[in-house]
Parts: sequence; structure tokens; C-alpha cells
Amino acid sequence: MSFSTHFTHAITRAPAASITRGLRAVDTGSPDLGVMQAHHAAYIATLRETGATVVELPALDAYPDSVFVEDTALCLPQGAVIMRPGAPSRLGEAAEMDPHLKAIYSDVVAITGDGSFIEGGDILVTEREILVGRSARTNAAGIAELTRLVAPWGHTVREVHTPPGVLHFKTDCSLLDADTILSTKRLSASGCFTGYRIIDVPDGEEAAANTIRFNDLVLMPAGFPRTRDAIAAAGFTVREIGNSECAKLDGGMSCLSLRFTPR
Ligand code: CIR
Repeated sequence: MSFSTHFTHAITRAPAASITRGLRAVDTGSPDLGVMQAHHAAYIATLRETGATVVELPALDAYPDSVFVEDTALCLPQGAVIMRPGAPSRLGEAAEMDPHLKAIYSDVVAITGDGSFIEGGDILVTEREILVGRSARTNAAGIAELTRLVAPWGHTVREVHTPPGVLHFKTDCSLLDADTILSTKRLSASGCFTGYRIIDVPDGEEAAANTIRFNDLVLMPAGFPRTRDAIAAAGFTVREIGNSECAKLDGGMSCLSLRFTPR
């Protein structure tokens, strides 16, 4: 079974009331907590529908962006790596995740360098390699440290670039199966996915690029019919999940969970 698309576990965190103060590149209005909670519940129910165990952590009001748990850790079959988020208001979220991963994994390591920054949203794990996009949140020192930490587990890291103005590398791409990547054209134009089959996100639907393949399903944000049809036409079973509130904070499907199968 592919470790990059099939998972026994996921971890999520409930959105906090402080979500209204969450980070955003452009202010398009305040997220509605009630609507976000409803979307979050649908997301979790869909993960569970595939047979996975979902650990739901309680809201952390001190961290407005803490619903976006993906940025706090990288989970691999062999162990987990605690990240060092590049957003100062999010740095403390990583330590909040640490005990929960230690409860599941015997091997949990951490990015610790004072000048090292890296967020999970910049990391795309495929069956053959780990791609990490440099971004405003992830720097060379963070990538170098991650490379050293995962080498003993047999993983290689390839540094790539996040398009200018895009929050995270995975804002613009997702893995659909071992060889297939859904990507915006602005990202795939860099050539970073040479050797993979690329499904282009149709022009104007760039916000649909962040999906997750989770067991037999592809979860994608609702409201992008041409992307939905392209993914379905390629043979995947699609589930659309409301994402209007997370989108106001530049968040999407991958941000809302850590997905893994511990050995
Ligand atoms: C942030 O700016 O950090 C949050 N508002 C959104 C984080 C989205 N996370 C992700 O793409 N992995």
C-alpha cells in the first residue's frame, strides 16, 4: 500500500473562537466559526468514512491558526518530525502537537535550529521523494535540518520553489496517487514535477489545487466544478467539502489534518 496516499490515522484540531484573528494574506472578511465548525465536521466524517482513526484535539484559543495542524509536523511511517513554523504567532503550535505524536510514535524528532523555519504546508511526500518548497515560511536552514533528520529513515528531500505570492508549496499542488500530481500551471511551469503525471488545475480555479488523497477518496474544496470533473475523469472518487471559511485564511484540505500510518 502506498504510504503517501493510504493512512490508518489522522489528527485534527477543532477551530478556536480566536480563528477570527487568523493570519491571512488578503482580508476578504472574517471567518464564521459556526460555518467553519460545520465544514470541519464534514471533513472529519469523510476521513472516517475511509476507515481511518481520527484523533480530534481540542481547540487552542491562544493560537488562532491552530486548526491548520498540518503545519506543525511531518508524519512518516518511521517517525514524526516536529516543525518550526516560520510565522511567529504559530511557533508555539508545534510544541502543542509534540505529546500527541509521542503517544503514537516511538520516534519523534524536531527541527530545533534558531534560524531554521519550516512548515508542513510546504512539504509534499510522494512515494519516491519528499519535495519541500522554499517559501516565506520555510527557509534553507529548515530544509537542511529536515534532510538530515529523515535520511536515517531512508527518505530523500528535494528542494523546490513556491510560486511568489503563494503561501505554501502545497497551496498549489497535491498528490493524487503515487505518480500523479494535481498542480496549478504557475507551479508546474517550474518543471518541479518532471517525471510525474500532472493534472492541470483549470485556469481560474487555482484555489482548488490543495486537495488530499486519503485512502480511496480525494477530498477537495467545494465550488470548483472544472477541477472536480478533471479529477473524476482521471478515475478518482471525489468528495467536495465546504472550505469558504478556511479559504479566508489561506487554508485548505491538506492544512486541516496530519495523515499517517505509524509502523
Ligand atoms: C497561516 O497563514 O498560517 C494560516 N492562516 C493558513 C495555514 C494553511 N496551512 C497550510 O496550507 N498547510
